[in-house]
Amino acid sequence: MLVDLDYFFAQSEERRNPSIKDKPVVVCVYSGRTEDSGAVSTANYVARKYGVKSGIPISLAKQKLKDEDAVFLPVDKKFYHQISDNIMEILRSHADVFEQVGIDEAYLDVTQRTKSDYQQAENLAEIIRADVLAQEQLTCSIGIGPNKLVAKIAADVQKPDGLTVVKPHELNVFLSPLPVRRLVGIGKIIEKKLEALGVRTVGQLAQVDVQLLVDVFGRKLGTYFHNASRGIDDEPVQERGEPESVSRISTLKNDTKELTDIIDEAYKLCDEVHARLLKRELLYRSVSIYLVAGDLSVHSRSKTFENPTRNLITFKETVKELFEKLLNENDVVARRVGVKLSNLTKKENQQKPLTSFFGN
Ligand code: TTP
Ligand code: MG
Repeated sequence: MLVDLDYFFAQSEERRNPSIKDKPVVVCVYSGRTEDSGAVSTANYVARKYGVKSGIPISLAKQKLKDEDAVFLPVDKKFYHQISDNIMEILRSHADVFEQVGIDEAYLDVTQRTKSDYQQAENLAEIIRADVLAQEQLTCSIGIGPNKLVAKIAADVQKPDGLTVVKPHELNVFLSPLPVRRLVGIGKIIEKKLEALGVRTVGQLAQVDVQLLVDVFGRKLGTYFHNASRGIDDEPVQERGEPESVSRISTLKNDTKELTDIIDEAYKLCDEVHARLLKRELLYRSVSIYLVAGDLSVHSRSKTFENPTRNLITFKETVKELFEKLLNENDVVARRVGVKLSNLTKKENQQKPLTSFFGN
């Protein structure tokens, strides 16, 4: 099954302050440039009725809701992470194998504990929903299917607070009428290309000759579309290992060429990234910096050390050194800056790199 929390950031805000529940609630990432610049992170379903959704400019959301008593709030990631961590522990306790895929989403392989019985899986899903609601006061949507692909689509079709079960013999009836957009990996561009081939629904996609799909989209995507349209997927649910890197990037209040301004902001990011490193009991070997310039060109520099460390001073000194180098070599105005730690290893097991990805 796939469990996805409903309008997660906005619902978390409603939990904190139930008096806003019936109003449009819009959670925003303010860039800090002007009062309303930035983008909508997510919105509750009241706000969605007015066309407010993830990714649109805050100013546009305000316009859409100008006649409503709407609530606009800044993202509070720390708060959402706490709730997410608690809920993920609940979900994990109900799974044979558990795979968290985002802050508000996880796959649960429940094949063993339900003995492959869909009725038992449905009962379990109801228990999970009740558990999450009782312990964390949040609703979620759950999709159950023979594989990850189908479970994910099923979770999406009856949001919010939905439970959708798709048994193997129902695959065809369930998938055929859906727009191709429902398949993971099909965005606007591919949707357009498929439309040009006369394909709008998953059922129509299933009718297209696989060779044609391969010719148009390449072998990997073409075969994926061919299989996905038939509900075929054999990706296992897999516990995720440690992250390959921890990073943070942020937009500066004002574009600047000044090293001191850039470093001030970068050091704040270093503190946050370093706190996450410690929390996960990791060591790093590589430090990277990013700079997005006023013309949106992206610049980066990295340094890799011989031995793993978790030293914050070393991290900051390296960040400073790399920014100095970058600014010396490029005449750029910084708009966004970021820092990253990679080549991570677990503290107690320093020999084992978590990634075979070197030199970055
Ligand atoms: P989603 O699960 O995609 O969205 P959602 O939980 O808000 O709504 P739904 O009921 O449809 O599941 O994303 C989870 C959180 O991730 C969301 O609450 C906010 C954040 N997010 C962004 O910050 N930007 C984005 O563009 C998206 C899609 C999500
Ligand atoms: Mg969600």
